[in-house]
Amino acid sequence: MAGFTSAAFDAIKDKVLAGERLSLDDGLVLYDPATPLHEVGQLANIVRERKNGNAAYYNINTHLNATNICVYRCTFCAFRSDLREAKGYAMSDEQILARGQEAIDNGCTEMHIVGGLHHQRKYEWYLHVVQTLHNAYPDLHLKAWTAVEINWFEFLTKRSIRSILEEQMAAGLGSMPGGGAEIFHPEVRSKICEHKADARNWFDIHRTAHQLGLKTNCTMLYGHIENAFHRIDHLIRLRELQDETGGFQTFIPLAFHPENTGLSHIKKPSALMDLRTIAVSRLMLDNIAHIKAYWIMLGIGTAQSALAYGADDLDGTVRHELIYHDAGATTPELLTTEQIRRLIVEAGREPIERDTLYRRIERDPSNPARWSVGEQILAAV
Ligand code: V47
Ligand code: SF4
Repeated sequence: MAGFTSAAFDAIKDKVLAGERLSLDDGLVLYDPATPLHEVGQLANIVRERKNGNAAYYNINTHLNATNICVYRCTFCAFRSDLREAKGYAMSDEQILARGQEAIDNGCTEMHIVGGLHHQRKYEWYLHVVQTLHNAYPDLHLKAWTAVEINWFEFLTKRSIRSILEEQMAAGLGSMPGGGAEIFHPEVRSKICEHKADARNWFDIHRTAHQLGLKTNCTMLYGHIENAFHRIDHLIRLRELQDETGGFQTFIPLAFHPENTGLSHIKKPSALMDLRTIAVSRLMLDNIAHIKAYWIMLGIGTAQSALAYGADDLDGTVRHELIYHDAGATTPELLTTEQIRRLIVEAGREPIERDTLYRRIERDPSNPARWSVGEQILAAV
């Protein structure tokens, strides 16, 4: 396996400065603990500033997990519940609509909707969630369903990805989040989420979404049983689809949180590993505009530092996050706009509020819950 030598690192530096693409071996050198983290970070910061200048983006958003009941049992998941467990729930229309109203009252531009694959709910219920929210709150962007959920809808309906996505878009789906990617390599995937959508399913769904004009995000769950090779392989697979379609907006590395999971014996990744993963992602994914430091999962201090290690986005102010808090995250429930902006300014960056599709958001100073969409933000990719 390729490892650190100063000659190997100098060659990577030359490639990055010349805007050339890094190889699998380059990625392995960058992940080698002997390669000084601050140098990897500095290099990633050059790319970050080339693409996004001094900007650091955020949005005002909320989450909706309409059910936590799930037919699968991914070993890393603390959120899921069985049908008969006390913690299991499925929200009513009234509860879902109340979340929409709360989002509007708080000036949210986005609702991030994902959840379990309920044993007894039909596809029509999931469609109805999107339809109900979109009809009641048409300005709220619905970023909904991971590829794993779309794959489940294929199983339930025996219909094509395309026809499901077209129907969801007609109902109000605005974009798709990047979850469910975990680690694509079968050596790992078969051990942590054996039965759910595999890499081919995940990519077919995102490819089809991009062909239909739907923007999506992508993720990688790291810090469990995978190694550096599996991570770099994962990033290269994402880079290849992006070459083909250009439909990914943001990459979000997701640090494993072990509490209450089937992998609770594993220690959660250190802040140094988090920063290295942000930096390596920025360097490998030369064709993806944004790298998100999801503060809920990283913790606030690491997320701020990540803005100098390749990240240019902090996700949002967030409300009602469950997936990480069920797995032991100790971050606050939400941040106010003032707090998230202050974090960014403190890190020496310029805070810019965006919507889900990376357009500037203008707020009415006399009533900040009112907003309008401004110009498209263009990263230099
Ligand atoms: O797919 C589940 C991960 C994902 C754990 O697209 C865990 O903007 C760590 O995808 N420890 C869902 N990770 C979250 C997600 C996401 C988050 C923020 C923004 C966006 C976006 C997407 O969370 C799952 C899985 O990979 N996950 N359990 C855990 N214990
Ligand atoms: Fe179900 Fe998603 Fe949890 Fe896997 S990660 S058990 S699919 S809720």
